[in-house]
Amino acid sequence: MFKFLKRLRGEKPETSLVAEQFVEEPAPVIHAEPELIVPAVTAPAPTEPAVEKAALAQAPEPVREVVEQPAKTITPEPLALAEVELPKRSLGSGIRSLFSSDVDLDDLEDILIRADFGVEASLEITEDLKREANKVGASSDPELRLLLKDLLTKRLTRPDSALNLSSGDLPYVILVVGVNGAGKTTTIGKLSRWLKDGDWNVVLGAADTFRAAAVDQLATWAQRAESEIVRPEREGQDPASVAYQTVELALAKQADIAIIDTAGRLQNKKDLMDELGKVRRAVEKQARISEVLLVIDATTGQNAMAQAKAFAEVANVTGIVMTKLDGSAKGGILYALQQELDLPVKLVGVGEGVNDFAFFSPEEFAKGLVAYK
Ligand SMILES: Nc1nc2c(ncn2[C@@H]2O[C@H](COP(=O)(O)OP(=O)(O)OP(=O)(O)O)[C@@H](O)[C@H]2O)c(=O)[nH]1
Ligand SMILES: [Mg+2]
Repeated sequence: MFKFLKRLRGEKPETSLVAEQFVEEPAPVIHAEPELIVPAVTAPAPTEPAVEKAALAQAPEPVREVVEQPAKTITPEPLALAEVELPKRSLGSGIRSLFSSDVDLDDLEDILIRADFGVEASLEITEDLKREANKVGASSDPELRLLLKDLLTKRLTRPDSALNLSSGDLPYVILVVGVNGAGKTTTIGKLSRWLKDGDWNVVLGAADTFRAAAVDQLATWAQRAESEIVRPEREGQDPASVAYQTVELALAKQADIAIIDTAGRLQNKKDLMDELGKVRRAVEKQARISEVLLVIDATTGQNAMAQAKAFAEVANVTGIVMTKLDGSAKGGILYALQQELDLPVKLVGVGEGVNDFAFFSPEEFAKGLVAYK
């Protein structure tokens, strides 16, 4: 299970992990005559090392006796972080099996191609499976399913498939992008409820400002997730300013995470794609972006690849959310996207309900695809 770092609430910081950048520096002891003691040298804020340098530069030359009392310090409240696991979500039976009958090695390549694995990958996987089956003398249906499950798991596993919620650089900001109707708002809703269940403080930003209904939809999810939401002040407000205000509120509330919803856009509309850059820059004025999640509808088929390539290029995508795997017999597109774009799939959606999603687990996904029990 993935481990994440969030703010610690209701316990003493000594027992916690403390974010490195906020660790209080010991106050410098100034050796001087009492009247030469510099006024309270403050333990510096991490972002302002210049303050400390300036204070020390102005300090008189160290001389003579040791002062009895250490210099006074103003201790910044340390940012206490707790290492947490989040409630587990299982893919369950959300993934459609590739096979309606026994696994037949002669049909496998065609089946994989039809499931959108891509021609080259389908051939490679089939050849690998045949070789492995020969080597270990596997030929029965359960044996072949086990081998295929292991083979797919291995090919889908990568080190960066966990959401980036471990840097301790709070609030984590997640920007969610994608074409119209892909499942962005729904994914944000599911994710924020789940984070809330893990006692995370979440702020949502409705930077889809084109439609009042889009804002209302996110507001409904915010209610379910007991999370705060920043709404545009008027329809059509610059999405970048909503994004800015969202991060501002997250900082003010000491939230763990801010998730920003954006309007669906076609990847070939240059002005709309450029707008994502503006949203990014607005966020980065106050915080680092942890994730740019590209939401892709698994039922889109091969067009998903074109979408993903365009978004990855302009929006600095860090991970993929693949939705509607429940409605698709073409789960192979997930495999193809991960391989071709060299981007990790981080979350999957398997239904419209609040619980119908999971962290992407290569093994569970592979099990679903081959209907391995
Ligand atoms: N079956 C299924 N439906 C989903 C899933 N995720 C989202 N949906 C549905 O897909 C439709 C569109 O979802 P939204 O979350 O509104 O999509 P969006 O990307 O925010 O859409 P725009 O804001 O219009 O661009 C809704 O009816 C959702 O309930 C999923 O994993 N499985
Ligand atoms: Mg939406």
